[in-house]
Amino acid sequence: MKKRLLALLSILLVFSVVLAGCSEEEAVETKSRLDVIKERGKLIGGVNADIPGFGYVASDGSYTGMDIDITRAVAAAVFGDPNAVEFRPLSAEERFIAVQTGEVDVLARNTTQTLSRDASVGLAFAPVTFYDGQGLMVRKDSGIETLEDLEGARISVESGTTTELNLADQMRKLGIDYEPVVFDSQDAAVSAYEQGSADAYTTDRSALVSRKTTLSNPDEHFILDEVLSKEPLAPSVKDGDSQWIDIVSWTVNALVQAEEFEITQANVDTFLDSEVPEIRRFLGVEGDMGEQLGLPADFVYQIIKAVGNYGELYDRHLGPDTVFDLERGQNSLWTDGGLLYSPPFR
Ligand SMILES: N[C@@H](CCC(=O)N[C@@H](CS)C(=O)NCC(=O)O)C(=O)O
Repeated sequence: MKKRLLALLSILLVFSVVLAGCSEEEAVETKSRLDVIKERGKLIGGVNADIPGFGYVASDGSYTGMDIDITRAVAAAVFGDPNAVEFRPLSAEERFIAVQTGEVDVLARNTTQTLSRDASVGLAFAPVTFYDGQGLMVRKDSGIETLEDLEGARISVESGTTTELNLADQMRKLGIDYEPVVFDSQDAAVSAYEQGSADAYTTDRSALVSRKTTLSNPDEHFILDEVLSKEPLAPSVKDGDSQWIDIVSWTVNALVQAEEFEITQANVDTFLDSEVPEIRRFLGVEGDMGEQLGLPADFVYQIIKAVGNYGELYDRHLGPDTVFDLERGQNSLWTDGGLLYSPPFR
């Protein structure tokens, strides 16, 4: 009898050790990205440091641009503090590894959403924050005006980008022979073009507009009218944590929805006693939108208070008062003929 009891006890012991082992592993595996970020006390954002208007680091180390403010908006949603963020400058080649390994929590770095990045690279994309397309810059005195004029031309392009792939596709489609000159950094690609070892430089049109302003004689260059591709630029996170991609996605939606409601950084407080049910829910005055995401009830209020709505972000970094003076075009609200549209906060 005693023996039997002992045997039973030891089986139970083994079983409980196995169970404990399992649940410990599970606990590590199931630690959400939100918990990791909260414990760390700040968000880590992968960004570009070289594209003024989108992601740029000044000589004093401060970061500015659309992608920077989008990252700050995520920090505001989580911590109520847009400065609770550390930026990691990443090259085109480095960016995906940084997301996969968890070195960065979010990537907001002029990155195009594509099927393979979604399915094979292991990213999950938030809604598009900038609808872009690939373009080409040439010297005005080159006589090049269309893609056909690029027959035999040397075109500088950056590796690890959709740019490299689209260029090859489009030129093959049109039967144009060209010589790709491939670099692993934008600075190298641009300076090869500027110094004349390439006849054209190709990348997203937004980046062309931005980099053109940094050339020694911007007026000597122009951007061809032709657009080679669709480049929907969107923030992304590591796939597999649905709460975290929801948080980043609804942060982007909040920026757009705030513009749809005409709620701005300056007037957001006046909306706190709005009687409109959608606005009360949106700002967390009533309902449980924040709680459903694991965020404070007022996360949307914090986002708008910190960075403003999408239109304000756009104006601040790319609008008429900036050197870029970039038309909003497709990046207007759907109500103004653009593609930006927020699903309902309900
Ligand atoms: N949107 C394209 C291109 C993104 C990209 O990385 N572009 C280059 C050229 S503008 C860049 O940002 N280079 C900066 C760097 O590597 O430091 C993509 O996602 O592949």
